[in-house]
Amino acid sequence: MNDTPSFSRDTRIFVAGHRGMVGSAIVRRLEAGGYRTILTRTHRELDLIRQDQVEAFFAAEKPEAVFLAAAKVGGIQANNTYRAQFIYENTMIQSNVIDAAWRNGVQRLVFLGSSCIYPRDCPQPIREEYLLTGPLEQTNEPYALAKILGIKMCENYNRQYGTAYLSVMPTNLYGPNDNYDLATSHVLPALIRKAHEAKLSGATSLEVWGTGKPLREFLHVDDMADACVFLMENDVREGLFNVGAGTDLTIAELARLVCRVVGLDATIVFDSGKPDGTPRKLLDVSRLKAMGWTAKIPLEQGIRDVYAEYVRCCRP
Ligand code: GFB
Repeated sequence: MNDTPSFSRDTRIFVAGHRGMVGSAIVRRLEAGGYRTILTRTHRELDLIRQDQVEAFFAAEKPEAVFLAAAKVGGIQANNTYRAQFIYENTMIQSNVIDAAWRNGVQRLVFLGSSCIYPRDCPQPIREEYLLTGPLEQTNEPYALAKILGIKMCENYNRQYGTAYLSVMPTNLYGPNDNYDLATSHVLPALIRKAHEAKLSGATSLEVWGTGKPLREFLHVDDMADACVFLMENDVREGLFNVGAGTDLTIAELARLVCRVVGLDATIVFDSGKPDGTPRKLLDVSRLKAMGWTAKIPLEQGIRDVYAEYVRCCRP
């Protein structure tokens, strides 16, 4: 491998998963930063689960840097329902891309993981070194195991082949291009949709899954994309980096915040038949902070922006 991986405005950059919430944010951030060659492929054009297609793409296009944001993602119910698909599809996507990147001389790669990789009951806030120190949360264990494999692949390709592949672990993300399907989405888009529909229908209650007691941290996806590019621009060659806002709130507090933003006056009704999942997963972001990066978009403002976009382009 070249000794000094470069990342400049002329680097040929492949963003895997460019239509997803994270991938599209990374493309926006790269375009805003003047990066001139951003390679993308739709799922129809390139099935990342098929190793032969991935190898053919890398051999033909020769990217020099990769943001691996393609994944099968979803909220607690999706993770707990499609367990086999979450472990298989994520394992295949990331293994194919990381291996083909190395085989084709890709210098730099950023692998997107998730905060659910950490033990269910580890000390809070969660530090990167807590990885693999305890049992995982059952509702998303398949997804978490796949993501842990991706982290370890980057680490061991770096050790054996001299690549410069690093992993970023985002907290719960929200933002443009989020998934609003109530069965498979994460909590924030689900509450935005449910509150909006309750407001339109004149409903006087809002259903919230679980007890409302779990705590979650939320980061706007534009901050996430900025952190990914920040690490590449600062020539960070390896390692695991938590990316978060540094504060969390209970699901009940989030529901009240969403009602305030949407303008819904309703009673919150908790469905304790639905799982709470991990009690808390606040990330310790001091490693990235020490390098000079912090999140910029406050949660309430971020939700207001996302709700405005939701009403403008997704719903009446
Ligand atoms: O965002 P969420 O689906 O995923 O759920 P996780 C967060 C919390 O919100 C859980 C509650 O306690 C849910 O029970 N919640 C309340 C709801 N109402 C709703 C609702 O209408 N929809 C949803 N979805 N949740 C995910 C992992 O865990 O975190 C993924 O499963 C990924 O793999 C992601 O790691 C970042 O935060 O519990």
